Amino acid sequence: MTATTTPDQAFNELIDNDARIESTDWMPEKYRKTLTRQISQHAHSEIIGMQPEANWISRAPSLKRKAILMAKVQDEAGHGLYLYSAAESLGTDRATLVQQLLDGTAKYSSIFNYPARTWADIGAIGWLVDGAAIVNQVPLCRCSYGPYGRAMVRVCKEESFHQRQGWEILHSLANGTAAQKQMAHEAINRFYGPALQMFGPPDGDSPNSEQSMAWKIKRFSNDELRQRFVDTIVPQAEALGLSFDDPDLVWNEERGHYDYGELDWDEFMSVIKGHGPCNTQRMEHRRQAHADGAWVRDAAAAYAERSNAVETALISA
Ligand code: FAQ
Repeated sequence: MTATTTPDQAFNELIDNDARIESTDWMPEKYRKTLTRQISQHAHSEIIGMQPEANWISRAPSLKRKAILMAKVQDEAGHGLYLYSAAESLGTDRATLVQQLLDGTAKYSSIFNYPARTWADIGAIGWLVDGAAIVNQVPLCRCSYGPYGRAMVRVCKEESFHQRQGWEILHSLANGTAAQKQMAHEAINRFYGPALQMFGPPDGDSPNSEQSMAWKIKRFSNDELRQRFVDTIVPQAEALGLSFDDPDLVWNEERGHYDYGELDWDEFMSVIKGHGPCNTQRMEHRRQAHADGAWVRDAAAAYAERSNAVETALISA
């Protein structure tokens, strides 16, 4: 950067050189807004995403399974908190971001509006939902915005453990009784379409992708990542001895990828507009949990105020 470099040029130079933008750097308002939207929606997804699995903690089939599931759900809470911190570094405070979720003006991932009906669904969530999250988030470790990219490194390591615990649940079921294997088969097929939709709408209907890729927030398009995910899960399903009921899911020699059937994009749009099977339940639960936690936030604020007052008194003494 020379004395005559404008902030705009300096920003573009950092992007072109694959360097990081930090919270103190100048950035275009639209870059800030795009990141605040994506990171806060990602944080909301982690927080709402605790609900389908938390619902099974008390019904986990053994103490060991219960302990593992509790740890996983706690990890998701932790991811939400890192991500709110990363979003706050862009200038909007957490209370405002959380309010946008509670008001219904901010989105969260469509996948969490589907119920976890059986224990096998917990396996399917771990294997497919966390698996899709990994495929989406590994490239985000190289996101041009430093605080988001760095948060993603730890998040991805933990998601990797989550994915394996889901796989292991399904492996046990798939090698159990015929009824258990059937339960696993139904679970992975319930989550197959919604998991593929986690990557967002098809590229032609993705208004944010082009600019986000130019800014190196996103490194691959929605369809590219979806394809990568499909190519990963088919051999994994085979290794489990399970299969997907999609008749169009076949290896395409010419493309070097699996083809797959058209997803139900009307259903996707309906879910992200609030009309999925569990949207109302998820939001009611979150609003209640937020109200129940008010005393904790008040106590933490009072404690921080008192600690600051004591510190100020000590400094001036
Ligand atoms: N659900 O133009 P695009 C997890 C919205 S975390 C709902 O393609 P973009 C861990 C999108 O916001 C899962 N809305 O948007 C876990 C936009 O609306 P807006 C969350 C969706 O941002 C596991 C509009 O559609 N992960 O699973 C969805 O370039 C188990 C147009 O779309 C992340 O958030 C959707 N699936 O690409 C936790 C990863 N897709 O905002 C608990 C970070 C799109 O303009 C248990 N986010 N929309 O009104 C991303 O990578 C991107 O934001 C995409 C969407 C790829 C999700």
